[in-house]
This record gives sequence, structure tokens and C-alpha cells, in this order.
Amino acid sequence: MILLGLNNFINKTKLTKVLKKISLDESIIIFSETTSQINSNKLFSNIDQIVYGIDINKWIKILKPNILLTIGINILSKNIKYLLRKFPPKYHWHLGNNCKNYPDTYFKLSSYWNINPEYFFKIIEKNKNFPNSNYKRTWEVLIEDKIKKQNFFIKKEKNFSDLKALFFIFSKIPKKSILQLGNSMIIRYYQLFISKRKYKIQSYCNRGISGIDGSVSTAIGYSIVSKKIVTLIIGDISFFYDSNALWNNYTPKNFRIILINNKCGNIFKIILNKKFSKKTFNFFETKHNLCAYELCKMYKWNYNKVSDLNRLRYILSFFWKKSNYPFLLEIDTKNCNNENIFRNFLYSSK
Ligand SMILES: Cc1ncc(C[n+]2csc(CCOP(=O)(O)OP(=O)(O)O)c2C)c(N)n1
Repeated sequence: MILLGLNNFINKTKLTKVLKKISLDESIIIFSETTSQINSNKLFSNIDQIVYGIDINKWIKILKPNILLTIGINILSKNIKYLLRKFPPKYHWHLGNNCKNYPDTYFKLSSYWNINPEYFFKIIEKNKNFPNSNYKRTWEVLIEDKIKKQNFFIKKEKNFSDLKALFFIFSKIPKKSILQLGNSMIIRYYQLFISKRKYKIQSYCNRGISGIDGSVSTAIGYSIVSKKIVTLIIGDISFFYDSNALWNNYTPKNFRIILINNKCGNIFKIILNKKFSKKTFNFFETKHNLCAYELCKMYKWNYNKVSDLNRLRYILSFFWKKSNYPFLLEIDTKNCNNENIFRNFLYSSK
């Protein structure tokens, strides 16, 4: 199993090319988080969904790799981290130039290879001596089944939510445009849904140390030096935290923000395993009642707000068209059952 985490590979194209070749082998499965910037339809980024609810006996007997090969650092998927720590593979090799500070995420690192991953795979590719195996096929069968169930769930689920909205939005992002993603749930939803796109979008996220700060500033900064349409998709806490970034005279007209306003830090309802008292939990969740309308009025931005799929579909039909001002679309999901719909989604493709 090859697992690619956060990285800024210098030679993305070459590495992608060689990984695509490697991925053809029947004994290898490649998971690539979007933060690795290595995409291809041969590599899988929806890791959380794939391994959610996996039968532990099946993992131990047939899905757990003999060799785990990691490249890059942080991994977003909590589920794969859990499995690899709890039921580790026989060997874990980490690859990378000058990556000696690799934090040994799974506590079982057996070797560190100080080598450019591209060269490593080229050598492997040339000296191909892989065992006969149906390892990849076993994973593929599981993945195909999950995707079928995912599509069925999304079709069947009639209630609007962060999940419904984002599934739709990711399918509409204009070709050749740039996506900037907020931290928190946005990047996680993106990982789930982007695997299936016919063409990949260039996407960026202020992941680094997982801070929510500076995402709006970074996106606006990028749009100032880019000729392409830049769209920032961001949660409300991250947006309001850095909303001062709107106060500048240089934001291009073709800059877009899609604000997923669930009026709290929804991630804490989803990823915290521990139960906290309501009083304590309030400090995590940070409920509020802010909306971006007044800010847009003050900075003279186009503004629209939607709270259902039909209206979202309508606004997106002209959202990216040429306009005289930057445009912010607020998606109000306050009264939606976001966390349960997300959980049911994962559960349904178990
Ligand atoms: C600078 C900084 N402060 C606090 C946090 C902790 N934190 C992580 S996610 C999050 C909430 C994000 O909420 P939002 O942007 O609304 O996204 P959602 O979870 O609703 O998708 C917070 C406060 C952080 N990561 N970085």
C-alpha cells in the first residue's frame, strides 16, 4: 500500500506519471490524499469513506498491506490512521528527500529511504518482480461497492445539508479554474467527492499546521496574481475569523467565495470521540448568528444566499460568469442535520 500525505512535491507531473505505471500492478493499491497534490483516476483520495466500517477480520486477513510505503507527511483520514496503528503492517517504509523529521505516524516505522520518490519508483518499475496477487482487485471491488452506495445515498437523501450542497458544488467547479479550500470539514468533503471527477482541478488548502487562520487572505492573494477564476470554499468560523482580508482594493472581479454557513464549527460534532458537557462543548463549537450580507454590502461585493438545492443550482448557473465585482455565495445550512447526514452517508456505504 502506497499512502501519499501532505507534500509540496517539486516534480508532481513526473511522480504522478510513474505512480500511474506502478498502480497498474495487481499487488499495489495507492491512496493519495488531495493535500499531496498528486491526482489521477488510478489513485484514490476518498480514503475515509473506503475504510470506514471496514470488517476488521477482513483488514487483518486480506486488506492490511505487507508493506506500507508512505510519502509526504500529515494524513487527514482518521480512519486509515486508526487501522494502521491498531493493526500495523509488517513493514513501514517512508520515502523522501531530507524528510528525517517524519513523525512516524503509525509508530512502527521500519525503514527510512532518503531518496527522491520518483527515482525509487523508477527503479522498482524497471526491476519489476512483483508477486502474483489479487490485492488491488480486492480493494477495487470494495471501492466500487462503496461508490455505488454513496451515489444511491446522495440521490435518496432529500434533505439539504453541507454534504448535499458540497457534492453538487464540487461537480460544478469550472474547468481550469483554481480552488482554494478552507480547513476543517471542507477539505474532508473535498477528499470524499473529488475522486470521481473526470478532470482534476488545481486545489490548495492552508493545511500546514491545520490552522483555520489566513485562508481568506491566502485565497485573495492567490487570485490577485492569477488570471484564472479562483473560488474559495470555506466554513463560517474560518471565514469570519479572517474576514478582514476582504478589506483591500485589489480583489479581482473574478474572485468567488462559497461560504458554507452552518453557524458553528461543525467539525467538532463529527470528529470528536470524547463526550463533553454542553458548557464545555460550546467552546469547541463556537455557535454564532453571523451572516456575510453586511460585509459584502460594505465592501461592494455581489452577494446571494441559498438554503436549498434548487436555488443553489440556479445561482451556480451564473455564479462564475463575468461580473463587475467579486461574488460571495452564502449557503445557509444552520437548520440542517449536517453531522447526522454526514454520519449516515459514511454508514450507508459501509
Ligand atoms: C488558528 C486556529 N484556531 C482554532 C483552530 C481550531 N479549529 C479547528 S476547526 C475549527 C472550526 C472551523 O469551523 P468552520 O470553519 O465553520 O468549518 P466547519 O467545521 O463548520 O466545516 C476550529 C476553531 C484552528 N484549527 N486554528
